[in-house]
Amino acid sequence: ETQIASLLKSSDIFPLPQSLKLSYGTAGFRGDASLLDSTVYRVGILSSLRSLKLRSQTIGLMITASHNRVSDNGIKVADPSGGMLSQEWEPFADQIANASSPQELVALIKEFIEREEISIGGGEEGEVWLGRDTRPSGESLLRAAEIGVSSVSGCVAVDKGVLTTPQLHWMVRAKNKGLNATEKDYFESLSTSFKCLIDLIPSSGNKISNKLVLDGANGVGGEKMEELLKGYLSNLDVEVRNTGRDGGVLNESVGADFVQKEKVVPLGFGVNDVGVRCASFDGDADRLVYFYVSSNGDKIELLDGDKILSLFALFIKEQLNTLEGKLSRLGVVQTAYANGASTDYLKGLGLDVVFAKTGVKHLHEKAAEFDVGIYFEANGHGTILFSESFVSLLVGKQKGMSEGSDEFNAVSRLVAVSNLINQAVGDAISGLLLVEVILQHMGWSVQKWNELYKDLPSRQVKVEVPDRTLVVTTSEETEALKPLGIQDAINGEIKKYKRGRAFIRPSGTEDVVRVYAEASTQEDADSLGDSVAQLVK
Ligand code: 16G
Ligand code: ZN
Repeated sequence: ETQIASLLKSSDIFPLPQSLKLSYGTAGFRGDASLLDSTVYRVGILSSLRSLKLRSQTIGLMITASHNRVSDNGIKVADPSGGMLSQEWEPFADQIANASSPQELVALIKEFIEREEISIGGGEEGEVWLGRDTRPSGESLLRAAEIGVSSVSGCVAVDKGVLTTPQLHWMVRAKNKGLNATEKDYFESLSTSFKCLIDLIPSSGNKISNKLVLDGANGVGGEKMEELLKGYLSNLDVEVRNTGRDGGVLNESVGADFVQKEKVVPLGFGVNDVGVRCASFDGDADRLVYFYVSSNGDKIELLDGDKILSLFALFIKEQLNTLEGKLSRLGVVQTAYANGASTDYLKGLGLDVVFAKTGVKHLHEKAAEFDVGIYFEANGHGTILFSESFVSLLVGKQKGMSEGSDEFNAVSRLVAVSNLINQAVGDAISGLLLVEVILQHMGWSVQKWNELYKDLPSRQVKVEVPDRTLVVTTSEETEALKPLGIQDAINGEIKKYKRGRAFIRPSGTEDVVRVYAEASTQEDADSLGDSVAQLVK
């Protein structure tokens, strides 16, 4: 009862703005920052309940709106594994976020606590770690989240300050595994395994230029990258631009989302960078793409998530092939957005390629079914998952191998990759380090890497519709089941083009239906995209 009274009191401070309809969606609640106080407060409560439910394990709460505009913000929850909040709790998140009065909110919480058999107030404890990106609204929203967390009795909020989204996920994962879990531990883990991989590069290989220029999207990623370079990896030659210190605006004509969608140079890059290896982070540094500026200085050659995935897959496969006997199942996970040429390439390597619905949580789940599962969205979000049993098998086997042998080195590389890559969630910083070391290992320039395969021309269109939920797709989003008959019409269009492929899906983050089209020429891809968009309208 005292618990209820305290909830009623605190929820009174954060009334729900009128006419706001919130949905947890693909990656948490997002919207105009000025409207989100009540939402983050309520998600704070949810996180405490989640911690109590999961026997006091630590939950993460990240305040960010990723690649969206600076005036937006958002909030998402990290489960104890460091992964996304269990989808089973999303409906509850939607319900409480939309509760129109403190009384309704409290009633929903009471009912949920009973259904989930969560006990409160009998000495149970809960802990929630909070992080935020560099958005100016972050600090006050974090305060609202803290109040939500601590309004559940026995629960404490720990403010971890400004972090990249993947850093917070990493820290939560480490904490619940009983490992050291500070930001310093994160930097040390990444830099130690990176150096280990560098030391394992065969000396006979081709040497490539170390130089990399990074577009930090004027967000938290550039700042953290500089910290890593300064404190831990001083001999890595990375120049960070768009750090946010030089007056640039977060995500505005900069960053991975911009570069990948618009396929043009971000602000701060141009004719002086022609041919140089460049990379872009998004606003909270969970997405990474590479590019280089082509000869006229305004166009880029983009190396997207699919190309990063291909590079990782090639390297991992090479190491696994060096081991005697087949010890593991290696698989890759893509979405319908993966360029068809990348899928052909990966299949050509003999890899098991599976498809998942858009959104990291869906890819992550499928990748976890393999001993080594690599997933990437074309937009640059992805990582590599190693099963614990496979890593212990490797470590065990290595004891019987002669030090310095090819097999020994391959095992050492795999173990180092499992420590370098953020296994909680896609991480632009750890992904960048892995790309850099693989390129050095292969002796490849960014141009050479780009030649793995040539992307098919593609086009994306978004269509505003009164109700996007009328579009229902198969689980892999490659075909539309509803509206009835639309898929036949789309197929009719696809047939007209060489290497034609197209699909439609309702966005999980915006009120639109998205169209993707691909064909052997840009003209054809554009025309296919437009005619499919007409069918949606
Ligand atoms: C979110 C997802 C991203 C996905 C995008 C699709 C996470 C962390 N982020 O940003 O993976 O590609 O939504 O947006 O899951 P859409 O549904 O509007 O096309
Ligand atoms: Zn992001």
